[in-house]
Amino acid sequence: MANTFINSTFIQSEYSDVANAKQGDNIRIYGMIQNVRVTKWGGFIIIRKPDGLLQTVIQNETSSIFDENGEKIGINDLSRETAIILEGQVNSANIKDKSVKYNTIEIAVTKINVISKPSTTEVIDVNALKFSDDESVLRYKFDNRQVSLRNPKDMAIFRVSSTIAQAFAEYLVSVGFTQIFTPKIVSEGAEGGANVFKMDYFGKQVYLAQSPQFYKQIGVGVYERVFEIAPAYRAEKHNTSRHLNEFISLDVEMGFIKSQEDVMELEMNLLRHIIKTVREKCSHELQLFDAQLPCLPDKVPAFRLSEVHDLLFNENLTPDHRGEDDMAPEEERAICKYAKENFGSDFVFITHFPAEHRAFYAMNDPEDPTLTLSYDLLMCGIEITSGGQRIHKEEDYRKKMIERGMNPDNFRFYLDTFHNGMPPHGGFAIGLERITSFFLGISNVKEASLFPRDINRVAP
Ligand code: AMO
Repeated sequence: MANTFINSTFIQSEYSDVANAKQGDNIRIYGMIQNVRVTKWGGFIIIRKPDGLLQTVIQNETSSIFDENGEKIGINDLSRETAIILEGQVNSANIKDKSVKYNTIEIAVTKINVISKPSTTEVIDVNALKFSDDESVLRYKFDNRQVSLRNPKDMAIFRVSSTIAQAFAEYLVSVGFTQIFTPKIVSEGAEGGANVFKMDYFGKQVYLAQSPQFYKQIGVGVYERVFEIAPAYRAEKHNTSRHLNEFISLDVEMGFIKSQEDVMELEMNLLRHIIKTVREKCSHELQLFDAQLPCLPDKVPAFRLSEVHDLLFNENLTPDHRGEDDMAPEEERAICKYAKENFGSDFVFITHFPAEHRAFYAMNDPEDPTLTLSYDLLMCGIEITSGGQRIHKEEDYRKKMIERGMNPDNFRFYLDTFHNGMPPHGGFAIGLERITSFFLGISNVKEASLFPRDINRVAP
């Protein structure tokens, strides 16, 4: 007969927390071997734990090692990527190797039991993987992503993105937001443009969601303040260092705003909390990348798009882009440099983009309806956020859709939301891979995607 109740003591008694280990403690550790270094008297075994690497020391005379069958073996018989249980005593240490997280302790091993070995003796040496923009280096890493993620720097990247996502949720929940989960198979793209993936859905054409835009606005009608952390899909045909075909979008939408500045203010407070949390929780990860977190002063500069074109041209910082309906990449870099030099800010807002260049849901500026109450937030020369105030009246949506040649009937459920009443509202979305890579000074956003999707890659 099957067991009636589960019988696990793993979490309660077997999982020992290295983070709380003190000198002199006897400790038992489960972990994978990251590296083995053999010496005359024994050697060092580096263990991979959830939060980083730990050094352990083998003394041939006092440490016993047993294989899966309980046979005694030597340190020479241990290889990388072997799962072990290790027992020993915590000693103080001063470890110089930056990749080792626990640099003030090491474990003097009394016993190791091998639990499971890899099926090859030639496992990929993840410790040797380089960080480089070189295409062939990236290809090798991404082709072997399932294993290359075990590299200490790659592990660090995703601890940082996890911390960013947690801090994002934590802050928003603390100010009354509800987390929602919205569909990614949708009947219409929310952002317009051609970069939408089509797919067959039982004979009907549907799309992968470019963003949760419609659904987060619907969420405002229900909960007033909502957020989502979820994948978004863009059929970007170009292979650049800042675009992915699937990225994680940190989305926010809030009701009862008075202007888009309320949304911008919320985003600044949110980013302050995120930066503070990453500084507190990820010092090891930041050190591994020699990374400096961005400066976010109390007052972040904000320029209208037309002002930026004028300013950069008049100051001789870029060629003439006046009259253009978006920022040129060289302008994005130049205005960020200008904001840093003049306002001590690594962030800069650009507002009032022309209506015809923004998604249809952006509210037009009542003072100049050719412009929208929408913004981009730039950091380190690249956009990390778009946001703004949205239209909240059904008739304004219908008018704008018809002007743009869109068929309102295709957006019935969305329009029905406004038909049934909505408060003034606005929101924004931050690309998780972009913000993570900027925090760590990584130049290719794909490195901050666990399993990147680009025009050439859908596996692993
Ligand atoms: P937008 O299209 O500007 O706005 O996207 C918001 C943010 O998502 C990130 N991002 C990307 N990251 C990697 N690869 C891509 N292909 C990619 N595309 C976008 C960027 C960008 O700033 N609905 C609006 C947001 C809103 O107004 O609330 C939207 O999706 O960091």
